[in-house]
Amino acid sequence: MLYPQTNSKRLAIRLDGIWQFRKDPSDVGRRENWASRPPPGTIPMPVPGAFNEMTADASLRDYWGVVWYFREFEPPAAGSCHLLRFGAAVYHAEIFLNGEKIGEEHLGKLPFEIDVTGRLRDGSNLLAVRIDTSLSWQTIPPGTVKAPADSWSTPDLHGPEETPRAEYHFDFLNYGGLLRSVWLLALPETRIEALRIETVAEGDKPAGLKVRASACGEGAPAPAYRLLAPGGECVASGADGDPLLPADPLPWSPDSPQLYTLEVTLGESDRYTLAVGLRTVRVTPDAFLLNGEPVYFQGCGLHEDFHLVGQGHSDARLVKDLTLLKNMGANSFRTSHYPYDETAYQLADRLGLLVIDETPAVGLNAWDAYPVFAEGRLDAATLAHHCRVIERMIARDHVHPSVVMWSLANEPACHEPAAEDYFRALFECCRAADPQGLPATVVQSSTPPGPHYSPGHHSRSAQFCDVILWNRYYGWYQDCGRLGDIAPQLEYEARAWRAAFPQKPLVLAEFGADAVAGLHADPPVMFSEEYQMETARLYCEQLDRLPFVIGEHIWNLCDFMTKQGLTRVIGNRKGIHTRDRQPKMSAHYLKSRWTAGPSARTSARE
Ligand code: GCB
Repeated sequence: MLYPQTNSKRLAIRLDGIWQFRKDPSDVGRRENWASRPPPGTIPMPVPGAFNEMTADASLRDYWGVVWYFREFEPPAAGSCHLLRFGAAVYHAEIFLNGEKIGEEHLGKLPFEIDVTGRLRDGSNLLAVRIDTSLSWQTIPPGTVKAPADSWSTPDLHGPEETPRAEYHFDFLNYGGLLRSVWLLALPETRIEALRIETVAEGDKPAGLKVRASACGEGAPAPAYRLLAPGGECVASGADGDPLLPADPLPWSPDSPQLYTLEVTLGESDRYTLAVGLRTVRVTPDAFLLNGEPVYFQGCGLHEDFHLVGQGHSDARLVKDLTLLKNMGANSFRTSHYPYDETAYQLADRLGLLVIDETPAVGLNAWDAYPVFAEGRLDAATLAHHCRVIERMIARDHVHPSVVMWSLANEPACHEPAAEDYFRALFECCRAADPQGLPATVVQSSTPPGPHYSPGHHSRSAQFCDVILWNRYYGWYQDCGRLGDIAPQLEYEARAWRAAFPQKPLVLAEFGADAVAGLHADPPVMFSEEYQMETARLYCEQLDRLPFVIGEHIWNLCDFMTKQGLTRVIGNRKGIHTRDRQPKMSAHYLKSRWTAGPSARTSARE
């Protein structure tokens, strides 16, 4: 599937704007045929955007169940084929056109298309989308509803419940709705449907690309490819699978994000262009090599999260976040904890930021309350869906030079015995799907083997990872308030990972502490800006002493919204910026560290 584009052969129309919306807690909408005529009582709802923060209704903010979106549109005269494209309908979407069901999908934060050729009326068409935001053990991410007996401290004494008590083990609000753009595409019948791009290398240096387009339509002509330099000059051309080798290839890197334009044509029928970059990736026991040069990952975990729109896409929020990263001297981020809107990768390509691209597999963990990798929970059906999600993410994102590693899950309970086969299968699926052969990982919260760790908690997925990424919160969830315990514990654990997997470099993918902006304390105490900054400093300085650690991603670039809980002060405050994107003290510290360049780290290692 391609990102929408308007050119001489294609027309991409956003159906964004203010739609009509209604909650359907009793799930009567299908029976009452809302798809043919929106029911009374709809409210305006922006698309893209999550519905949760749009009103002052607590039952809508915490909603878990069915909602409906409606809008009318008129099709354009152009194009012989028409498709509807949904950037992210979270979670399970059923699509109706003029009252008739035309498709359904449960890909959550990945796009899907529905061919509506020949089904559009001249004049006005009614598009209705029924979305179920509830999760199960077979969704990625998973979630469940708490049984009443587990939900209430006194089951007989409770008020009216407007929405079921959802249980999910991930740390962001389960935002729902049409989170990304909805498009109407007018396309030629004979057209390019997908692109598969491989890097051609000479040793560790990128030399060019090999591209294969899949096409649809009868008698589709063979695709032809041209690689255009920034000035528009053609520097290489060829047919399917031919290496496109510019005479003097300019590699893409964070310091020099050189992009070319790839132009694909199908005779006179279709044309598609895409910004591409040339880079190679290779992992050694001590380094992550980009174009043969070692990279130290410095940056943050992120969330697509902002006031009002929640996890709905906002260009303004995206530009602000990636610009903040660049200005701080960061070179990378992880798409924690789901694939982001495609514009995030396009902008990372342009600005020069490395991306660790993560699937939506977060919350595969009940923190030992019960085993999760078990029949009826995370089982063969979940695995099949997880594999499909990986394939769709890789097909979508491998074309971006910024994407350099796949993260198949965040903090799964991969110490459970049944997790081993599950993750073996996931890695096989990832490697089979990836034309770029990029390194793959699972972000660990399970431990390495070591006498200080309970044998039941040793990771069974780390063996399959190319790079060990792990999350740890010494001084926060462990040994609260004890800054002095950070360095020895971090060093011990990093060395334990290294001893168990001497061939695999390490990245600390999360560390940090909550700070409520404006709270100060000297000496530092938890939740103060000083405590957060000290935490960051102690981690970074310890990492500098561990040469096999090749990266640090602090959690998180910004504060973000979560479900309510004892440890959440209107959301998670581990942002080094507020949710408004204003810096806390630790942002200044990290900016001075990251802009100082690698010299500080190297001297600490000597
Ligand atoms: C983690 C999770 C992240 C949470 C963070 C926290 O390990 O990966 O999603 O937000 O901890 O602050 O608890």
